[in-house]
Amino acid sequence: MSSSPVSTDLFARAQRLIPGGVNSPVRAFRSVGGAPFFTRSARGATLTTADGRELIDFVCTWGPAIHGHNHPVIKAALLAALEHGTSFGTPNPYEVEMAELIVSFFPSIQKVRMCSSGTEATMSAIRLARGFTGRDKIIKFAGCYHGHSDSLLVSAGSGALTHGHPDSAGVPAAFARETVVLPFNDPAALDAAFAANPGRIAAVILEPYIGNVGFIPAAPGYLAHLRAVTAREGAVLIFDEVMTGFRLARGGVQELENIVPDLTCLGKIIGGGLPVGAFGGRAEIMDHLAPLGPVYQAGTLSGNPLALAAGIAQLRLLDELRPYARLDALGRQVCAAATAAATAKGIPLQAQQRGSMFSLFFNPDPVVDMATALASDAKLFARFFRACLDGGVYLPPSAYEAWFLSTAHEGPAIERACTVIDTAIRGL
Ligand code: KE4
Repeated sequence: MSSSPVSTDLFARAQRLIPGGVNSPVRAFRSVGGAPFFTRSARGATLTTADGRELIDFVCTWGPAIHGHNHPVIKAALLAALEHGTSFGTPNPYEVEMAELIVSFFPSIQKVRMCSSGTEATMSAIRLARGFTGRDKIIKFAGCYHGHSDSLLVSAGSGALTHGHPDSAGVPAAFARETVVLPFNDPAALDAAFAANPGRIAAVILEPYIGNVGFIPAAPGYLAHLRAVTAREGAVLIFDEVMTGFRLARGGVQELENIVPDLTCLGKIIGGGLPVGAFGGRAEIMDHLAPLGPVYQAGTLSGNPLALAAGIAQLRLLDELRPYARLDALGRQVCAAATAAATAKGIPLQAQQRGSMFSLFFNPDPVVDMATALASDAKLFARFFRACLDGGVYLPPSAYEAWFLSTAHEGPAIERACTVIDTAIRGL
């Protein structure tokens, strides 16, 4: 008898009606084995499964839950907004407050447009950069995942990489040809790409610290080089901070590295757990968007009052708590525990961490790009994942994802998790 009969039954029913039984591929546990559990509820650092098991969560719904799940302040804001309805299809006051908050967190953003997902944000930013420059080609980096729009599902990370399809079927070759893919952290490759495409590169888009091939920070000086080259070549520099925004610092990686991109894509945290994306940057570029300019972009639920009420509450709580040193200490604590266990066991491990984002690679060498990430032992990671899950700790179900922490992980949760991780590694 399955130890999780309710999830087992739900998954069997789901598979009959939903491709793979999931509404997003990475949830399917395909690379770590076994069947996914279903979650009934979540609070703080904990998920409660449909079978009543409590799990310490290091996925945090893939980033949004920076204050933990179901935070009372966010819940109260949502309930208050709900009193007035769910969607109006007209401008609403929350949109103005959210825009004012975003530009206060990100000085590089002079104007911002709300949408409903990170995919929409990056897809729209690419179209805007192409419309602004009149150029077609874009540069992205192997392993970066920017959502599932056609131009960006080329050598993509996250679920695409996890399931071995970094170049998705269904993307016309003509689209893929306009996307130049380079290795991350390789200035010479960037210089060569611009030399080979003079005056033809509309934009360079990247996760400034990659989360979607596992966690890989930019090498020192790399982002400054990117900024200098794109400025010189007239290409729009787009920071995809859907994961890193508000999480690694109040103003994301661009604050940590003191870089001013032309456009920034945001998501996850700004929705407080509800569907929100956003993109913004130089007014000179943003004013090319309809209804002012010729680049069309739209969305029925863009600026949705419920989603923005939750996101505003989340951002205000971030400003009140300024939890970044605490989150960094928690990330260091987990990585130190894993590293000590791996050293004792004699297993090569790279623990790569900044603040509340990190990954454990079973790899003797530092992971600096997709090629070195792929040299990690994904099978060993799968065994590690299952040992942690058996111990009551839920990791991202892929060797190619970043782990996330929240302020709710402080105290008993982090202590318990470190014990489970230590035991799991020593048992490999
Ligand atoms: P969404 O369309 O999933 O809201 O955002 C796409 C996206 C864009 N940019 C970055 C840097 C992202 O990490 C994402 C989405 N992240 C994945 C996790 N690796 C979402 C999880 C999933 O696909 O189910």
